[in-house]
Amino acid sequence: MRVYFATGNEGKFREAEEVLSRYGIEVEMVDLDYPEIQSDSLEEIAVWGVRWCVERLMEPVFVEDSGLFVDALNGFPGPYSAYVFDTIGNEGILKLMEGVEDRSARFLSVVAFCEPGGKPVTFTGEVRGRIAEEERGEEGFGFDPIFVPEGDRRTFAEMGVQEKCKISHRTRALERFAEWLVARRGR
Ligand code: ITT
Repeated sequence: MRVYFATGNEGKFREAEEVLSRYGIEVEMVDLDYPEIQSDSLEEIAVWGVRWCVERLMEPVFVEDSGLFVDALNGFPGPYSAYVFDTIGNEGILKLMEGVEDRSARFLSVVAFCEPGGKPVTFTGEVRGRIAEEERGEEGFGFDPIFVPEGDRRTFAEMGVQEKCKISHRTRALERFAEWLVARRGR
């Protein structure tokens, strides 16, 4: 079974390959540079994006939209994570968190899949954790150097992709997606 993953982020793609290969699903990266609407809902952004992609590609395709939600910042940057990362980056988030005691945060991931002529279906995943006091680690991408998942002391960037993929928000969403695909194939 083969599906396309529309993304411009190679880090995301590596993680998707890692998870989906366990289910015998082959994934191909396609960088369609699809437009991302502004919305408070990751799900709405992903559904809109996958509709745009499937119309152009005419193949089964999924997109994944994710965000970092910091409790003390009332969920910021959330759906605006990509923009915030590109503008103020990890340093900017650490600055906003200076002197803040409650460092709890979570990553959310929404996978939206669609086939030509079909309706989009979505799958979500979450991982809770905290914002580190400083950037640590070289692996991964994005906010990985400042995010410490629950039950660990290391940031995601201090783990390899395989270890991150045991617990990440993206893995959880992708596993639900893969289980759905596999069950459907069996019917
Ligand atoms: P797409 O082409 O797939 O849209 P993107 O990097 O723009 O790739 P998003 O729109 O989903 O991804 O933006 C999410 C932002 O949050 C982006 O800056 C990512 O670097 C960051 N992010 C998402 N998942 C992450 C993870 O697992 N670890 C660290 N940062 C993450």
